[in-house]
Amino acid sequence: MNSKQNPAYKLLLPYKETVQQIVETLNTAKNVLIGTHEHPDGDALGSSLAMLHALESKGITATVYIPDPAADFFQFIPGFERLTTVRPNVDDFDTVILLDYTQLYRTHLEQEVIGKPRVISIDHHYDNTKQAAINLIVPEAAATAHIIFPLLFALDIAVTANIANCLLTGIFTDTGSFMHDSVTPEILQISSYLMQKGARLSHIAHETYQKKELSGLQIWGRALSRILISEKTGVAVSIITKDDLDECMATLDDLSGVVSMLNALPDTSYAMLLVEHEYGKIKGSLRSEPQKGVDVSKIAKRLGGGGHKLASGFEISGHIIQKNGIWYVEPVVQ
Ligand SMILES: [Mn+2]
Repeated sequence: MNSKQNPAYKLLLPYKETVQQIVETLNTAKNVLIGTHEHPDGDALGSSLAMLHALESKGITATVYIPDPAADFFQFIPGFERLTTVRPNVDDFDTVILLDYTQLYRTHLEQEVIGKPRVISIDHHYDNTKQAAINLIVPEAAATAHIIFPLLFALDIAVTANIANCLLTGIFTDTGSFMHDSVTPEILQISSYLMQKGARLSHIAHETYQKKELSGLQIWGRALSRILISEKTGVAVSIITKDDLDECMATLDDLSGVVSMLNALPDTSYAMLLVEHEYGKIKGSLRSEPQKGVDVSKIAKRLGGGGHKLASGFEISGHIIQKNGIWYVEPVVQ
């Protein structure tokens, strides 16, 4: 397949010059550091590991640094064992590629990469702060993996089965199993191409969504049993405390998907899940739907977070407590 037959060929046309800069940079790279965001999701991991396999196929040494450990259920992604949480010395690398991260602090490499040449950002979050030397920010893309796909053609890198499985994992998870608004005929064409190259869609679906541990089902039970719908704002909320997580022996990762389920409630305006995942640290996830007309990224931004119009998140300090049957978020007393 030449680059013009590539189903994602048009995606990068408006970014031709940036793509050219990336190609030139990577053609002279020898030792590359790949970074992504904390609590890495399927797109962060799939894009990073696809990039690792791609660079290695060109004889370039590559390392993938993730700020904190990836969820165990991602172990099926080819190259998972290559992920490292050991802080790298950025000066040891001639080039840095940062993927899917939105805001630089989420890579935990902010101080080291700002102002440095040969730092490449690739992201589909429209509010990416573009602080790298080269920024390929494509908000029209459904996933960062969706941007990497045509980029591989520009780099003249063949899509192997490993790369195909990594990229399809990114696309599959970031499109909510091909159910979000971002799924276009082109996304399905790319996915079909990736399957022809050896990506196992049913395996990816099973490993990411269908497999649930007992701890996962129990923590889902708690979250679903506590749904509250505000009459005033129409928001559907649920909360999980640190004690809930400990008692169910569950982690934050076990809760992925819950907020989308809250969002399934008809006649609500958006959904919010609050989880005190460490004492004093609350992670909020927000979801909405196009017909609901709420831009949840604005709410997330007000709380110091960010994301997409229909899927955003934030992190605040506080404790989730219950008093007389009512839930409160209490500030952390210093
Ligand atoms: Mn993504």
